[in-house]
Amino acid sequence: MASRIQQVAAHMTGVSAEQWQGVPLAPPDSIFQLTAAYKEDTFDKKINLGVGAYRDDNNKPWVLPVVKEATRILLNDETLDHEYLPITGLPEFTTAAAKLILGVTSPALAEGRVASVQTISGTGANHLGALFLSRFYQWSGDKKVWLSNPTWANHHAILKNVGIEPVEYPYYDPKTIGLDFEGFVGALKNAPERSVFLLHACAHNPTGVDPTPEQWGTIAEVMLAKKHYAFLDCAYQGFASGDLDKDAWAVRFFVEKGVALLICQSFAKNAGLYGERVGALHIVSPTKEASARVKSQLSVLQRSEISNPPSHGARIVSLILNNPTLFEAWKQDIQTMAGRIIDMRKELFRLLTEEFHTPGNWDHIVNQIGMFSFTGIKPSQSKALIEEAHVYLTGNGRISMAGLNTKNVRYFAESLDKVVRSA
Ligand code: PLA
Repeated sequence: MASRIQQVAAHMTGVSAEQWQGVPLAPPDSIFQLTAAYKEDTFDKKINLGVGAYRDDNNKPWVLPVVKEATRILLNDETLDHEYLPITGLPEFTTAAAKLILGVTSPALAEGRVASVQTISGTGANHLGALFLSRFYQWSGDKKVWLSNPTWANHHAILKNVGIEPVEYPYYDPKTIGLDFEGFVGALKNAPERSVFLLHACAHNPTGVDPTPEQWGTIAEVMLAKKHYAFLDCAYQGFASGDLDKDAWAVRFFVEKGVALLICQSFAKNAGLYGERVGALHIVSPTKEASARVKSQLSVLQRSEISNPPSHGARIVSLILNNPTLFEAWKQDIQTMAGRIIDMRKELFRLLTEEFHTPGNWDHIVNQIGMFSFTGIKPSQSKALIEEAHVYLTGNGRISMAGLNTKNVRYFAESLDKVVRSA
């Protein structure tokens, strides 16, 4: 009765019948809320170490010189139009992107066993890969994908969105601030046959801890023995070592060993094209014929989701990958970025150990690789850094090394020293 009266009242006041009472208020995104809070902060020494976006030594976003050059070429190209791209993307882009990750001489490519589709950056590649597995993988039981503990938080959400349950395997050992290799291999051995494991191809986010080549060897062996599937996320090719080929080593090694796999590729970080959303999904199949079937289904899935991927960023990357002069220039730009990050690691390490004599062992600052460093500090200490020092970082103690520069690294080291001593 009461609800009838409410309905009538709502009708009379012109309020829509649907009140969305069942929609809970969601918390803001844990990473992007830091950027928003940082922007609002008026403190002059504030530092943003939240999102993994490269900044130059003046704390400015860096448009890669090679991207400027490619954009200039595009703007002067009278033949370009604004038509739809094919559903699976710009072919010159996907072909070159596959070579970049798999290697120019990859037998899988030569044998036509790779289905490549242009995606909405790395996130879109993860989504399309997960959606494809959700529909077509021959699951032995429930749909589950194993994620490293910890991992990029969005992996959990992306899998749940397509009806896959994320489960965790041990990866990081807080005691050593390094890899829990035994725990990791134990999980690979104990998981049911044909399990799907999501692995970070290089520069693990958030820990900056990667397996050594020898450890990758063991991981591949166990995966082959147990017929596991590798879901490889490669969002930082070039950022780990500064060398595109070196950072693709684990992917190429897995393909060579015959581990069944897919690769999610992003050009957000290594080309500085965050907003253009350029990425690709590559699924390696055992035969050319299977690959054609896989690609046909990826095309059907893509059609209903985004119809056609965006053209601008893919054209920029395609130019860079297919033009030898631009490609060499890009490699230089990547070295500039990776090199500056490595320098910041060294300087932070020096300040903590030689100047501030901060309690604890800080070797991991220089041993971890890529965009991020997992400092090993407690959530309460991360909170204190934000609230007292205006240094923004994720609650798990991850810092984006790219947010440090020669002007703010000392203030950061000093602030870190303070929170470490106070708790
Ligand atoms: N995979 C991993 C492991 C990532 O860290 C990120 C981005 C992506 C995929 C997706 O990137 P893309 O869609 O832009 O290509 N991680 C960032 C940003 C840099 C984010 O959270 O989206 C991070 O700060 O963790």
